[in-house]
Amino acid sequence: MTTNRTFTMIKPDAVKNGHTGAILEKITAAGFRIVALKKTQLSILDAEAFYSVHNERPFFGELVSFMSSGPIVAAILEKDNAVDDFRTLIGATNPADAAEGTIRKLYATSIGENAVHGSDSNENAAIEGAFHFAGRELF
Ligand code: 3AN
Repeated sequence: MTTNRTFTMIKPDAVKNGHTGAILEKITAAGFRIVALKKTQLSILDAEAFYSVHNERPFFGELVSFMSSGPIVAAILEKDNAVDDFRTLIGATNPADAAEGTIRKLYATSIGENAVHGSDSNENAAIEGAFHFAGRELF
């Protein structure tokens, strides 16, 4: 099944460093429509649940601690080919490897604190969007 939606979070590093507006501008300039948007903060339990797929990875504790350390901005985005096009827009997981002009190249500081999340599949986009938003919050 294909879908034209993806899910993103502007992570605590980028929110704290004042990049929320610039990142949202890049997202909309790239042709994504904002379906849902909120500023919120994950609890440790929320972050453990959201990233449970990574719970065997050595960086899991660090990831959960960082993602619950401050406010984030969560959004559901709509565009043709949303998942793949958004992964291209944000760039490689490690900002040192991210292409010029990508969000992570511009705003991320390290592989752990990498400014933005982008869903890696249509299935995860649906799961992650539903984790953060009720149906009545989608427009
Ligand atoms: P992506 O976010 O590009 O899909 P994943 O799914 O491999 O990357 O990793 C999920 C998140 O885990 C990353 N966004 C990053 O914040 C964190 N992460 C990945 N690899 C590392 C690492 N080696 N050290 C610390 N954090 C990492």
